[in-house]
Amino acid sequence: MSHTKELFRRHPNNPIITVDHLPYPANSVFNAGVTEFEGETLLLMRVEDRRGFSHLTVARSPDGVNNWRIDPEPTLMPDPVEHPEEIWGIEDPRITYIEERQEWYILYTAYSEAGPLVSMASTRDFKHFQRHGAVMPPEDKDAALFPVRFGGRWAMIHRPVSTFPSVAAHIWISFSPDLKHWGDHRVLIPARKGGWWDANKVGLAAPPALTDEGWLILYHGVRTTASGSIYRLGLALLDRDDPCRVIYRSDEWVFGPREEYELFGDVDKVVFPCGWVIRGDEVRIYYGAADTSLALATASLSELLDWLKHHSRHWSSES
Ligand code: BMA
Repeated sequence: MSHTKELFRRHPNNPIITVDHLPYPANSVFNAGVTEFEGETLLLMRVEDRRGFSHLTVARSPDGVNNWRIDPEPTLMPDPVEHPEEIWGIEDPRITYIEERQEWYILYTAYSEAGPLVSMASTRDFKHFQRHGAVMPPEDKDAALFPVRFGGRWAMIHRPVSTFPSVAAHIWISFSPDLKHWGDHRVLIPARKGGWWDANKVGLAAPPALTDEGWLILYHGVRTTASGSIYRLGLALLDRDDPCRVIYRSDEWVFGPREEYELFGDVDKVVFPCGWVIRGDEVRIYYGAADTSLALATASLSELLDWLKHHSRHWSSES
């Protein structure tokens, strides 16, 4: 049964940031990492230039809705000299604040000649960035770190793609003693099959968020149709102490393209968040709309968790 009430409410100012807001010419601004920095909402936005290559630019706002101040120049450019894997740009950052290190860690897609891969950078001020290089070989993307360790090990969610065409693209989890060497890889959230909205291809959207019930996961599912792909969002919940255990996974999508700015753009029918801000009961997702602009939608955390519990009938933690 479908829910009658929409759980996410779109902001009336949507799209909140478009290419016209940028202080320099570009093609599009979309898929942004999100964090809170010095009391403001900070977006690390993917900007695609007019060659087709992406870089990252910071936007800050006191209330997360209005008065965005955008860096006058690109904040983080690809560095193909030191990092040849960034030759065709850097995309889709996900930001995790790691309290233990007092630093923000950013996992992003580096577009290499061998395909997209996962790269890592860290920063304390969103002005200076330390690059840690490629952490997963191609093809792999849609990655984020957990902010804490599990049994002494760091954990990362990511989405490798098999070279076997018949194998679906699943969400995986991997562990590391030092944020450099990764192993103990396993499938976390498999793409479903057949007619499901999230059949064949899924990927993490925002970084995992700790709630009283466990780690809340927002992920995208891709439906392939005769007129192209549809990118929609679903929810899952992971055990607080053992993030390999998926407690719930929504049967239905929770948010999908509906408004004109989501339906039509460089890539039609895409909603693509790379981050969220959860403060008290309010959840704000900042999402790329149709690979063209940035939009905002809000929800209630307790309503999302409640909905997830009641819409996970086809999922059991034993499966
Ligand atoms: C995915 C990523 C995203 C993009 C989406 C829709 O594979 O490349 O950056 O928003 O496709 O085009």
